[in-house]
Amino acid sequence: MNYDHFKIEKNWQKAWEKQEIFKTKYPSSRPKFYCLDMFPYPSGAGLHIGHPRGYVASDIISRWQRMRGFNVLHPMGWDAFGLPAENYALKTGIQPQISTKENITRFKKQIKALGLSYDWSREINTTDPNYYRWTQWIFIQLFKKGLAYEALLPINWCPSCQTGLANEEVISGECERCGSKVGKKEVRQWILKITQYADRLLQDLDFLDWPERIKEQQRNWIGRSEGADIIFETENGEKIKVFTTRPDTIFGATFLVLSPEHPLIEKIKGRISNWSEIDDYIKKAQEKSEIERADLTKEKTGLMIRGVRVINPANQEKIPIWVADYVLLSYGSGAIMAVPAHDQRDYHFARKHQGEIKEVILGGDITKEAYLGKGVLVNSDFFNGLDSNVAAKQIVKWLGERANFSVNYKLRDWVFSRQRYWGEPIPLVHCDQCGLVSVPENDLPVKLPKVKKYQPTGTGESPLAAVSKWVKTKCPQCSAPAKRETNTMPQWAGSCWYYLRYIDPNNNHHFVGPKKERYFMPVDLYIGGAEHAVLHLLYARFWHKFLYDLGQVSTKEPFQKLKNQGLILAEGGEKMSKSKGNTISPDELVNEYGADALRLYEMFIGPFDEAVAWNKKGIIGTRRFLEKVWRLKIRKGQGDDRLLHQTIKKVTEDLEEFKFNTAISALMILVNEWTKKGTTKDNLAVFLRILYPFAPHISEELWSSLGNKKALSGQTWPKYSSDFIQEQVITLIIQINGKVRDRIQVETGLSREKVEKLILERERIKEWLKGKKIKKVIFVPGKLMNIVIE
Ligand code: ANZ
Ligand code: ZN
Repeated sequence: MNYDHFKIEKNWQKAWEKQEIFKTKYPSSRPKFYCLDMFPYPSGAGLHIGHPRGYVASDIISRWQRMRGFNVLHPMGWDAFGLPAENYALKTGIQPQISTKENITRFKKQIKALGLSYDWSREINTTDPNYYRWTQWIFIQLFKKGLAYEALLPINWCPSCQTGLANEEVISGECERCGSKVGKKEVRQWILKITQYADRLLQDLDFLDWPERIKEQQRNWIGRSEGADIIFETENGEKIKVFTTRPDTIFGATFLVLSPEHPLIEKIKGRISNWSEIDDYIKKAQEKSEIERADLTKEKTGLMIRGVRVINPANQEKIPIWVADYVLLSYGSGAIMAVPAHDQRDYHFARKHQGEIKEVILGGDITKEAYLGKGVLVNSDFFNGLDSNVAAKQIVKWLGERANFSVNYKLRDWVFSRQRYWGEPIPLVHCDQCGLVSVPENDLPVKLPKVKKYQPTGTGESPLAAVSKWVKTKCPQCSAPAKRETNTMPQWAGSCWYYLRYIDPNNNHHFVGPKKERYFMPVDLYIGGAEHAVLHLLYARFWHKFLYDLGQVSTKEPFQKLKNQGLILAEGGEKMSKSKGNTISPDELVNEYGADALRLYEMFIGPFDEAVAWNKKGIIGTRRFLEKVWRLKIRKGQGDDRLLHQTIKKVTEDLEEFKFNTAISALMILVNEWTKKGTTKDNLAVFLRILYPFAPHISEELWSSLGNKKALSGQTWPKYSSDFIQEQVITLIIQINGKVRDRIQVETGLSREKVEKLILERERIKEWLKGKKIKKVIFVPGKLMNIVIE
C-alpha cells in the first residue's frame, strides 16, 4: 500500500475531533499542563510557514505531556482587532466584522490541516462582544483604582495611521505598524499607569524561566536608575533640580544643561541676553523626535544661555547654563549637571563647545575620552581620596536639603487610547454633572456600532465620534444626557488577558472562575515570537499583576516559561514578506507532502530559537523518512532493541530541552537501522509512540494497522530500560610525549573534548604536566590520547 498522506491525515483529524480527544478535562485529578501559543492576528494573507514553527513545537510538547499523564490545556484563538482589517474596510468598504470572520475561517482551516491538537471548544476571539465585555470590565477596574487617567499631552502620532501610539510601538522613530515617521501631536487620550508597577515588573523577572535576552530587553525598557536629585540655584535664587546617577562627580560639574522644554527658560527669559537665538533653537528642537535627540551617535547641539549663571552647591562656583536637546524633559527632571570628564555625552558636548573638562575621578585619561568608571575622588575638596560609592552617599548627605536619593525609570505610562474604529470602545461616559462615569458592569459590553465611514478624522477623534446616535447616551449616575467616550483600545488590550479566558471561555458571570483559574494557572509554557519582548509581554504582565492585586488571579506572573521560535527566512536568506512576494503558504506543502512531513521539516530545519532559511529539499527529505517508516518490514520474534531504548532516552531528553531537530535525527538513525534489518511488531509499536508527537497522523495509522483498537493519542510515553543504556566502557592509554603514563576507563563514543577534559583533571597527569606547556594533543578514538609537551 502506498503512503497516502492525504487520506490518512483527513481521516485521523476527523476521528480526533469526533472522539473529542484533545478536549481538556475539568475537573481532573491529573496535574495540569498549560501550553499556550501566542494567538495570531487573522490577516487577509492567511497563514505562512513561519506560524507553524511555534505551533508545531507547542503541539509536540502538548501531545507528549498528555502521554506523560498531564491534563493538558492547549487552546487557540484570534487576536482580531487591529488596523489591517480597518484599513481593508477603508479600501473596500467591507466591514471589519465581515472580513475578520472570513479570515478566521481561512486561518482555522489552515491550522486544522496541520493536525494541531487544540481544544477548539475553548476558541476565543477578541472582537466577540462576549469576550471584549470582559476586556472592558478590566479597564473599568483600572479606572476605578485610579490606574487609567485622561490627559491632553503631546504623544507619538502616526500621520498615516492617524492615531496615537504608545512608546513601545515606536521603533527607531517609526510606526511599528506602517513604518511612517512618527511625529508629536497633542491629543486627549487615556493613559494607563504602568509605571506604578515598574519595580515589580522588574523584580519578578528574576523568577521567570524566560530567555535571558527577553528579560534583559524588559529590564532595559523599564530602565531603573538609582541616583540623586540635586538642587542648583541661579544667582537670583531660582531652583533647578537635576537628576544624576553620579553624585560623586558633582565637583566636576562645570555647567548645567536644560532641556529645551524646561519651564525655567520661560521664567528667566527676560534676563537672557541672547534670547532670540535661544528661542530659535527651542523651536527647532521641537521638530526632532526623542529618539533622534537621544541618539548617541548624533552630534550634540546646544547653546549657552547668556546672562544667567548657576552656583554649583558643592564648591559655590558660578557655572554657565546651556540648553541642549539631548536632555529630554520626559526623563528625570529635564535638567542635568554636566560632568564632561565622566559622562560621554557631556564630554562630546564640552569638546565641541569649549566647556571646561575637570577630572574628579581617577582611572582614565580625560585628554582622550571621558572616564565613565568609578574610582578614587580628586579635586573634590574634603572628599578627595574616597571611593566613588562611599563619596556618592556622603555627598548627598552633606548637601542636606539640597539633595535627595532618588530612583528614575525609563518606562513611561502607557498611552492606551487609539483614535480608530476597530477596537474595544472605552466603556466610559462623559457627563456634564458627574464628570467621567464608568458604564455599569451589568451594561457591558459597550458594543462597537456599525459605521458607514471608517476614515479616521485626523482631528484626534475616532470615527465613532461621528456616530451621534451611539455617542448620545444617558449618564449612568444622574440620567442626564451624556456622551460616550469615543476612543478605542489598542490591539494589545485583548491579548493582555486572553490566556485567562481560555480557562473558562463561557463563564457569563466572571472573566474566569476562581477555582478553574487556581487549577490551570500559571501558563506552564508559552511559545511565540521574540518581537513581543517589550510590547505584549510587558503589557500582559502589568494587567496580570493588577488582577493579582484585586485578588482576581492567584499567581503573580502569567507565563512561567517562555520560548521564542526563530524566524523562517526565504530560501535566499532574506525575510519573508508579502511585499517581497517571497512568502510560502503551508497549504500546497500540506497537499503535496502531507502535514506530518511539513511538521517534521519545520522542526528539523534547525535549532528552534534560531532564524533559518527555508529549503524545499528539506521537506522532501522528511517525506522520504516517513515513507521509510511506512515501509518498515516486520520480522517475527521478540526481543529488545538496544538502539530503540537509546532513542527513547535521547528523544525524551531532547524534548525536555526543546531540541526537536536532534530528536528527529535520532528517530531517523533508528529507522535507517531498521530499514536494513527489519524490526519486531512490539518494537515498532514502541517506536510509533515516540514518533507520535512529531508525526501524529502516520503514527496513528500504523498503530491501528498493528491491530490496536484504542487510538495512539491515549497511550503513555514509553520508558527506556537502563539495561540498554549503560554505555560500554573501554580503557584508553594516556601518553605524554609518546610514553605511556596512565590509563583511563571511559564510555565508548565520548568526544575528544570530553576525553581531554577527563584526562587533564587526573592528579597523576596534572603532576606530569606541572609547569609544562601543552604543544598538541593527539587523539586516537578507542585507543589512546597522546599529550605532546615542550
Ligand atoms: C551627572 C553625571 C556624571 C551623569 C557622570 C552621568 C555620569 P541613566 O543611567 O540613563 O538613568 N540625565 C539625567 N536626566 C537626563 C535627561 N532628562 N536627559 C538626558 N540625560 C539625562 O542616566 C542618568 C544620567 O543621565 C544622569 O547622571 C545625567 O547625567 C543624565 F559622570 O549626571 B548624569
Ligand atoms: Zn502608522
